[in-house]
Amino acid sequence: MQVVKFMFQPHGDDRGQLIALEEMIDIPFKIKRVYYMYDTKEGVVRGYHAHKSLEQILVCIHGSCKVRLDNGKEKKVVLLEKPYEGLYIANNIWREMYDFSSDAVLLVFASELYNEDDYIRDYNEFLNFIDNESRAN
Ligand code: T46
Repeated sequence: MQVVKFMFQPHGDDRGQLIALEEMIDIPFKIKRVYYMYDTKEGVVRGYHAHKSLEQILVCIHGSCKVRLDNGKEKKVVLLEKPYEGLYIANNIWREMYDFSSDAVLLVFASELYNEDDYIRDYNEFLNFIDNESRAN
């Protein structure tokens, strides 16, 4: 499984850094939703699901966290700790976010509005889903 990370261009000057993200340019889809998580308690693992069609870019704009990606065959762990780094997560990838530092702010750009029907929250259901998808293609 290939981990896709985007390095965003900081516009730095004497005052500090600024990053601007535009849809279809820096973010490879039209941004329909932005959300972020913060104040995540120690030891918490979030996620435990995949999406049928949603694509996302995760940016840990403050602090750090890890993301476990699983395509049903292979697992990869990605450390997010740079505000100029974005992790792309395609559809059909199981994700778990953990090891949040107490100051972590995880910002997410999503290609779709919130839709609970797009979630697969059961791991065996996820494996069946991707199996069926690969047979259909
Ligand atoms: C994902 C990972 C990276 C909403 O009402 N609207 C929203 O847009 C979102 C994302 C969540 N919610 C509600 C639904 C739940 O009651 O906020 C609550 C927490 O959501 P959830 O348990 O799904 O959060 P995570 O951290 O497990 O997963 C989230 C996203 O839901 C998911 O799409 O890929 O972050």
